[in-house]
Amino acid sequence: SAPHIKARCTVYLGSDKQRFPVPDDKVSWATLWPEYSPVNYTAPSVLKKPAWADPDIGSFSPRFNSLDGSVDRRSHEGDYSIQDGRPLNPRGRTGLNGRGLLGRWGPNHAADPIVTRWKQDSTGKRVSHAVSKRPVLQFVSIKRKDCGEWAIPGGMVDPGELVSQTLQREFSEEALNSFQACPEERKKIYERISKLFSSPGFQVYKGYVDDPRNTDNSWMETVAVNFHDELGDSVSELPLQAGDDAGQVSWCDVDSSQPLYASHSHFLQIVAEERHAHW
Ligand code: RP5
Ligand code: MG
Ligand code: MG
Repeated sequence: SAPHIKARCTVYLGSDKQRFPVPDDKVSWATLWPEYSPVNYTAPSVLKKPAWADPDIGSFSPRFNSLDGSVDRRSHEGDYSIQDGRPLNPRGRTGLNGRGLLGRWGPNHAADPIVTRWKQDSTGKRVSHAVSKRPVLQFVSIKRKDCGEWAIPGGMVDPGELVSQTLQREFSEEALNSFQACPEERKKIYERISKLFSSPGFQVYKGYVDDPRNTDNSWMETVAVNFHDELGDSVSELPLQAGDDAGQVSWCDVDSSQPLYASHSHFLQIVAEERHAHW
């Protein structure tokens, strides 16, 4: 796999901490590098001990590489190593240790719902791309409040939660604003989307995410699943409304030139190829 890039971005998200610069040829832990001196940072929001975060190492020794009560500390990438009581990022150095903005030591599990439809013109005809001649897919995208980047409306898997539940819940919260809806509205949203989300979907990706929040000891992993509205008559009709950590929500064309958060562009490329769509 290619060396992570966003996990080495200079300024750490939401802080003024600068990562120790890690060149491509020094990313791997297998490369000896005695001069390596990463910056230590765990965000104040994590040190405050919210329910979603682990305590600091020392006072606490979790069962790494196992299902630890209801917290899944196993990695989709296989067993990870532990050094001085801390898990090591399976993709190598990031220039920063501690947990940064992430709550868990080791893998932080997320799920990414990729909801797609075919782009149509005003008469309902499918739109093909002028250059590739392939039909254009659209996906529901949100603009993240934390960094301003466009992204898939994904989120963290709660302890004990099934990935299938996280996919539907995060989509409802971030793209349909189910949080703010009154009970009747929420029920309507639930009924309209549970059909789409009860289909198996196409599993696009499962594993490490090159997320800007990753550190040497904490990192994002995800299961990305594509739910496709082939006829444009199910979820396409839903009124999108940004909620929770989303500032905006919109149907966006699936296209290689659209910059997206973390490794999300890579996931959309897989969807486009699978559906023989423009990329
Ligand atoms: C990314 O962070 C995942 O791919 C997922 O989209 C997201 C989950 O984190 P939050 O949206 O909950 O911050 O690595
Ligand atoms: Mg969320
Ligand atoms: Mg989210």
